[in-house]
Amino acid sequence: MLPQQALADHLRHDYDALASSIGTQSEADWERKSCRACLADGLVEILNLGQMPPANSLLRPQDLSKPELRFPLSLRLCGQCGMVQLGHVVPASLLFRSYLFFTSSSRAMSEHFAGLMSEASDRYVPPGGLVVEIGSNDGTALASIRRRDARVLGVDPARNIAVMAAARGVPTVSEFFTETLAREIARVAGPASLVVACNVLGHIDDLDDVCKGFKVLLAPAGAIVIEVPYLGELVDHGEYDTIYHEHLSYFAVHPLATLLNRHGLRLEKVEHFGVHGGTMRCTAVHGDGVGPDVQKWIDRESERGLNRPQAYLPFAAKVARDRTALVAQLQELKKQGKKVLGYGAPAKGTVVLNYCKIGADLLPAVIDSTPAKQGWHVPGTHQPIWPPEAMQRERPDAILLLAWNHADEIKRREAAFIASGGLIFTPHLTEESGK
Ligand code: DWN
Repeated sequence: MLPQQALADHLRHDYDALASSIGTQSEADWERKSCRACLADGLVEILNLGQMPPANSLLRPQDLSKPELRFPLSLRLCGQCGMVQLGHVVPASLLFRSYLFFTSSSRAMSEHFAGLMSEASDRYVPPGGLVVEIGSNDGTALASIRRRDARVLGVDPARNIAVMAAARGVPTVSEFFTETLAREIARVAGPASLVVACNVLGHIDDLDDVCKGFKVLLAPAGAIVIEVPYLGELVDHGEYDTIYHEHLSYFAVHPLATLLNRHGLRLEKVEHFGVHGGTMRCTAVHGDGVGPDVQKWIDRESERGLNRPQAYLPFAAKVARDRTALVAQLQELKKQGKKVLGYGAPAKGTVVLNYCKIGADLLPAVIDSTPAKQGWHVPGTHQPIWPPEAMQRERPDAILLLAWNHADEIKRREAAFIASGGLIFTPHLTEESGK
């Protein structure tokens, strides 16, 4: 496996150059006023997390004294189709050209995506068929397709990670997926029997261009499998830390169906999975409308009123309660003389620490198993990121589980810490909203 750190360092200079040019722009330059799914105007703000640094723009020690980019983090609702989305668009080239999230960093997620690929390729990919994954990252999911009679192609703009995918034998185009690229893939490699897009559709500003790409790339009897976090659970569990600039859209079923139908794609099936705080796996095919089971999701969303601002008032209130409770918890532990470390340096962690203004006085460092993140610092609050071995050196009394969606895997890894009486808590401390 190629050394993650060296490649990320090498490409960092592009980030700095881009950041200095973007830094001269104003908030008005980044604001989007029309809905990404139905194009209607009149988005309404339902939560404001303030000025936030890009969640994965980790800092090297030499960057700590430099000014940092921050962008408005305003969550808005389309009253027309119910799509929840960010009000401001940070340039994708700043966020995704050099990337520090690796699918392989989680065994559980690697297994989750292997299951998706196995089931979907058996169902939709004939001998010699082509599987294209959008946002293929380090090739973990595509590499799990063991069939020798299926062709695979990854598409991912992160040059530092695309090199790793190629090194493990997954051919990868290091570009953003667009209609133009889709036409080129179809011309050169033929139509795709299966197109997979996991945790990527929400990252894309021009959803019309991507859906046009799906339409021209997909074989007549093929399928598109899209996985995205489910808005209903983000709201139910107050998962405000999954809101950051990489995630432009927060999908419910109805707005996704609206978008797909506008491009001649039928939303045939929706399945729920518990990963990443609650995820929906959507299967689309050429056609129109939605499958019968999908309509039940839409009816439930309509009963909840997810397309009305008042449905988000309990969510916003829980977010404020969680912030107050988390800071109080950390202050109490400090008063008791307890040592607390963060665990995981996920994008979510950047949001929690910056929104709650948790500095090194309350949380001196965070632990993360990703080699490319170790030695770097959390954006905005600057905690150093240490390898898991630091647990033995530092011997914390408690850990704040910033990567709470990996709790099982992390608790297994840190069984000795738990057995010795170590405390584990998450940023979401207050009761479930609306229950
Ligand atoms: O949508 C996205 C999701 C799917 O992944 C991307 N925009 C970015 C990324 O979000 P994230 O950074 O919040 O993802 P994770 O998977 O929650 O990040 C977990 C972090 O925790 C990683 O940096 C790895 C680390 N980790 C660890 O230190 N020990 C993870 C496990 C399982 C562990 O045992």
